[in-house]
Amino acid sequence: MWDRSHVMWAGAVGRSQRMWAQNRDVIGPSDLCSRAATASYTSGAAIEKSRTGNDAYFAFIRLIGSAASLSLMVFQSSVAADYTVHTFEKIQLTDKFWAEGAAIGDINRDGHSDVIAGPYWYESPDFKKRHEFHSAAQTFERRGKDGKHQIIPGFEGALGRKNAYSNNFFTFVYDFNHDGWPDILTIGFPGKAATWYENPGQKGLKSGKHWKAHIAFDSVDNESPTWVDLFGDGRPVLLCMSGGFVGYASPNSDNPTGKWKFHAISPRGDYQQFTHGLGYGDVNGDGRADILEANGWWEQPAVLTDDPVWRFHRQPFNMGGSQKETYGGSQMYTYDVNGDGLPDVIAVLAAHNYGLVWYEQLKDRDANGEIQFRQHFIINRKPSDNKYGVAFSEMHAVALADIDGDGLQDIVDFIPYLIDDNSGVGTQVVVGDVNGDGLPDIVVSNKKGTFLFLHKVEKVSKEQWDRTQPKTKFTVAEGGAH
Ligand SMILES: [Ca+2]
Ligand SMILES: [Ca+2]
Ligand SMILES: [Ca+2]
Ligand SMILES: [Ca+2]
Repeated sequence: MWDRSHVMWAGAVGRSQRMWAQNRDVIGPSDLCSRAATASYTSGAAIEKSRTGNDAYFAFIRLIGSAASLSLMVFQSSVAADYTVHTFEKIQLTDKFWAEGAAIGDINRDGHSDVIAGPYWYESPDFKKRHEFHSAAQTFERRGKDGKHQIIPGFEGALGRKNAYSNNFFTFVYDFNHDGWPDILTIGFPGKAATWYENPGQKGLKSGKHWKAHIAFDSVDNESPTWVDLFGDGRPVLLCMSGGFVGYASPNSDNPTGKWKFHAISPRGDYQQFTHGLGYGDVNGDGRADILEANGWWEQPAVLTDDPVWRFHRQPFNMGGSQKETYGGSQMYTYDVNGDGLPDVIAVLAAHNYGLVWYEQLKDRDANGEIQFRQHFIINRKPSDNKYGVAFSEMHAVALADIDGDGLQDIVDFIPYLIDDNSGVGTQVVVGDVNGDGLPDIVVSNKKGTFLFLHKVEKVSKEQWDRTQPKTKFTVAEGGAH
């Protein structure tokens, strides 16, 4: 894997303030996600916008040591006299809506990474051949141009009149039964089950039969659950919320097809299926990963026997203010953004609003010995809040990866690079080397289909590089405008 020195984020841009006013009128704190998204997509105007691609950008932000460059579709880095241009070749694997997330893994073990989204895995290296590993029976009806009804495969998304949700919000690859063949974990709509599909191995893959499904866990709450090696012991767990608790579900290695056990790390709280904001990272630098949520962080204790409650440290990683605005964002991370040796926190303030921020961990603790943070905006509400004139909303998926492999430098500027303006993301952005050239590629799946972005690097002349130099559009005070 790469150093995690870049934040990838995604969201909607170009949606009118009027639409937002409508959304905000109907949303309530307990069902923010479903209502907000429904409201924003049931308008003809919103659909039209999504068709023209104006509301489905995704991009990444580069952390760098000196002023660099911004351009559309490409980014550049300059090290001494070496001018390099990075681009992403967009490969649309399908225009049908099957899933809000995708994954990378070598399903047939031929040495080439394949892409998995919804009920299909797409075979590397050309991804033209796709294999259905569980039922792809879902369809919706629409009226064609000739007025006749048409049956369209998949869930109703960009090809339909209204946007629905899929039943597959996240996908992860892992060999759950330890037979050497990578299996596929899918997480459904928030609050629904996590299911893993057993890779049938060489013969079974040839047969084309559906894979055996194992329900791992019945109720995965929170909108950014993740499959992660939380304890650094090579035995990943599903970080999520469930039944009103923050915690994780772990497979039983002696009985891999059995149900997973949920380990609560919090007391029962106001956590439910649509709770936003979840992540992990070692906040206090004791070598143990802590759990991040919208209202603070949970400190992992030294001993986990009998599932103790982890110590909670209150810290609003959210917009603050009214009840409507405290609901949190999407994936959350720790990373030493400013290179001072203290882990900082990167988060989206509100998944259906604005604000990509980093929280600088301060050297001085407060009177109670608690870690203190200072909030810095990377991207805020208005284009003028960012010196490159970029504003995003709906950052419902954020990933952290070293895209250009330069490692992190010790002082930070944030440069947004647009990867694509007509694909967007769902709830998961996945970075990994799909074609084995050492460069991190990107996969996403959403209402517009499933997309692979193959990363290319080209050496260019200084003149070529200069042509796409960034235009600084605004002067922004430290910390960004509010
Ligand atoms: Ca393969
Ligand atoms: Ca397996
Ligand atoms: Ca820790
Ligand atoms: Ca730091």
